[in-house]
Amino acid sequence: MDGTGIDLIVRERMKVVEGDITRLDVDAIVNAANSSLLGGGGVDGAIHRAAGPGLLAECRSLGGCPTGEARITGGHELPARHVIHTVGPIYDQHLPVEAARLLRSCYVESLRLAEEAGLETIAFPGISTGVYHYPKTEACAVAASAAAEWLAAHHLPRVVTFCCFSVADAALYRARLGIVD
Ligand code: AR6
Repeated sequence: MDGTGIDLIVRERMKVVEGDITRLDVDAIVNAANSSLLGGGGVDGAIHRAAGPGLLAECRSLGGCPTGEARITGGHELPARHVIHTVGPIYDQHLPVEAARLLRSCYVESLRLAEEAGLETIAFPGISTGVYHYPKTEACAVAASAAAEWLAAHHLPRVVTFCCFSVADAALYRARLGIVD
């Protein structure tokens, strides 16, 4: 344990990368979707564009997903084998404590689906931190603590990657996780 409050063995199972999540060769990438699961802008749009029309067809069969829950599909034309779709809270529609509970649930439910599917590697974008306006520092703290708690108690997924879309976002995660490079 160090100043981050995260066990060192757990921290070795967490990675921070900068770039486009659709390019990652992992068992699952997580999509910051909306409750229709039928696509949208931001990372959702990028994932559907890169995965091709088969992903939308599979999503249509799921019948949507409530906020804080997650659903799993194939990766279709993506390098990732699966997509885990989760619906983050729209920050302004909740009290901060409820938004944090729902955001945490997105991470935990995604990790649970990955474990159930026997997946070893998973990558998350900053769920709710775009169009849904969750403050980035607070969202990073929720993401890091949810993942650390999960990893401390479970063997799978073996590695959790936080895929950051900007240098500033990656710096936030590295600081939170105590990663120096
Ligand atoms: N790779 C990694 N991260 C990305 C990428 C990418 N290709 N593109 C954007 N981000 P957002 P939300 C980051 O708005 O706030 C959609 O329309 C971005 O910088 O995609 O959960 C859905 O259909 C930000 O940090 O998702 C929903 O309607 C983070 O991904 C709604 O937006 C999330 O930004 C969901 O809003």
